[in-house]
Amino acid sequence: MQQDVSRREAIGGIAALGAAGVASTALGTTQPKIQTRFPSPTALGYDNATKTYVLPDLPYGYNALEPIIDEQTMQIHHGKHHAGYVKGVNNALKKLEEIRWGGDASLIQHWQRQLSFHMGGHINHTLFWTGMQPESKGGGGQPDGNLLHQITNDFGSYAKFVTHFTAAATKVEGSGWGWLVYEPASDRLMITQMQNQQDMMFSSAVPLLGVDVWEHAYYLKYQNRRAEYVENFMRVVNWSEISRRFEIARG
Ligand code: MN3
Repeated sequence: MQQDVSRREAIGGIAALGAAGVASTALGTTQPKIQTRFPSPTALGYDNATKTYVLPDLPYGYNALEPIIDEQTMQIHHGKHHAGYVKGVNNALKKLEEIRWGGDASLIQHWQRQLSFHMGGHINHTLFWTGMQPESKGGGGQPDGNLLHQITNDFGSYAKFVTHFTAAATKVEGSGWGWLVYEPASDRLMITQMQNQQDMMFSSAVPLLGVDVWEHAYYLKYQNRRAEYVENFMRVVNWSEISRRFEIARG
């Protein structure tokens, strides 16, 4: 499964480069800047022909993150919860299209809320799965290079970042996420608490690393011990992927 996803990502990357090349020629500019969007349309399972999303495969098996995250939790979380958000996105988009073609405009707010919630869920989970890596494949440890430098600059040290990030995630009120985000306007990293799939985030924030603290993400194994789950989550962070996102985000 991992190979298949990598191959599809690679194809998406080539297509993106091709598009960038054409644009730069038309504008008469020099060497195009190489960028890969994240999550890419391919990673999100976006089909431009039907303008709908399909649930992307995980980049590893359901049991790959054991013992940090158990197989049953992964199965339900990906196969039921994430699948539900994908379905919700497609449904909201369909309803909004129907409204544009003469449907009941008084339902706009309802379906925009649904779109916000489900699209948030879809993007968050896509970033979540790919932001983790089994310990045996290099998950955990610490970031290095530019990302470590920026973390040290913005939070004081990597240890201080971990303290802040894990506390923020653990103390999310109700269901939500802890995020490390890049804020481009002031060129710095920040930590946010997201409620549900979208609330308490701010417009310019580029999500880099997120931990899902909805009970469905940990309750089977950790019950009410959210802090222990978040602490263990740090052992499967895919720092090379988070660094890649950081480099793309800051351009
Ligand atoms: Mn979830």
